[in-house]
Amino acid sequence: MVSEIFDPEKWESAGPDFDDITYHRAVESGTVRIAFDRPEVRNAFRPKTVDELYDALDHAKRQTDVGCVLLTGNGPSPKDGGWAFCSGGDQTVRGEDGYEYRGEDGQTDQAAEGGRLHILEVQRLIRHIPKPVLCVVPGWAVGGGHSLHVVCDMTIASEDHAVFKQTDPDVASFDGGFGSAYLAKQVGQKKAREIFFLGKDYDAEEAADMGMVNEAVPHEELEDVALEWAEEMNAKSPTAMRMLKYAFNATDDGMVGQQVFAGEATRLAYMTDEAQEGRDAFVEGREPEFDRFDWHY
Ligand code: S0N
Repeated sequence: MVSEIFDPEKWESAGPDFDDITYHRAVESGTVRIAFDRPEVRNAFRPKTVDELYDALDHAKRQTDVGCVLLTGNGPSPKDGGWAFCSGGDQTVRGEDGYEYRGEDGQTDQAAEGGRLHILEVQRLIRHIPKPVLCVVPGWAVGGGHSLHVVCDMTIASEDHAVFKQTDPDVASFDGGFGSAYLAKQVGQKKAREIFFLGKDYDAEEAADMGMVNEAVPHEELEDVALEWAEEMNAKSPTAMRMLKYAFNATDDGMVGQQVFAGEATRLAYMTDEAQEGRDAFVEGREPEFDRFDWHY
């Protein structure tokens, strides 16, 4: 079973097989669903999980017929029936050497060697993937899992089981990037500090009221609503959607935001006759005839 609220008739394998996540594509649709699949530990991520998540997102990015990406967590836990999107970094494999993670046998996990906080690479990929990423929260979104929801373009959450909570200061592993600073842009400085400094639980309605969740949805309808929203977005202009995503990101992403947005502008400009004249002139060894083109106003 993938998840109790997952309808297998609506989905097929999206390609690569993974151990710690599942990766599906909606039948005859451009929507993909990437899900944490460690429900027995509230979908905590270990280095292998992070690598798989990155690979699945990168695969989705490269599929030109894929639009919206759903990021969610499978469940419930076979142990106690608890639901989770993600409870952050797996604390049982966190090594003694700071950011180095060790596997159950005590050996350094190859995937995390060098002390990389590679969940941050996943955050950046979510941020820069030229498609909307909708976070679908069926239960706990905690620690690094909370940060992942923050960085997604939109979030919908189970009104019955979703709980948002920041425990980073409890386990001395803190997200000083998007997870905190971007959260403050969403909910305001005072509320963001409350979330981190007090570590309170917030349900989906409260999270929606404070602006970090788009909609609280009945649990049984969560996956259907996610798919509906995804299909809605897939029907839009792909170019408009990616330009809008990068425009929304730009002011908060500084020079990188400008670079990403500008890269798209250059890509669009390459498609004009004007850009092709520049290329042709160079290839043909002549001066470009840009006087053929208007200075638009
Ligand atoms: C999620 C919580 C609140 C759920 O409580 P609940 O429902 O009472 O369930 P439990 O009985 O506590 O849990 C069920 C089983 O799941 C295991 N488990 C839960 N979470 C984790 C986890 N994160 N790691 C390992 N195991 C986990 C429980 O142990 C239990 O197992 P059994 O059944 O065997 O007893 C509650 O579980 C909770 O508070 N969990 C811990 C949440 C937490 O502190 N997460 C880490 C927070 N920090 C980060 O995520 C790091 C941030 C990050 O990723 C990052 C960001 C920027 C830069 C670097 C990093 C980085 O990678 O470090």
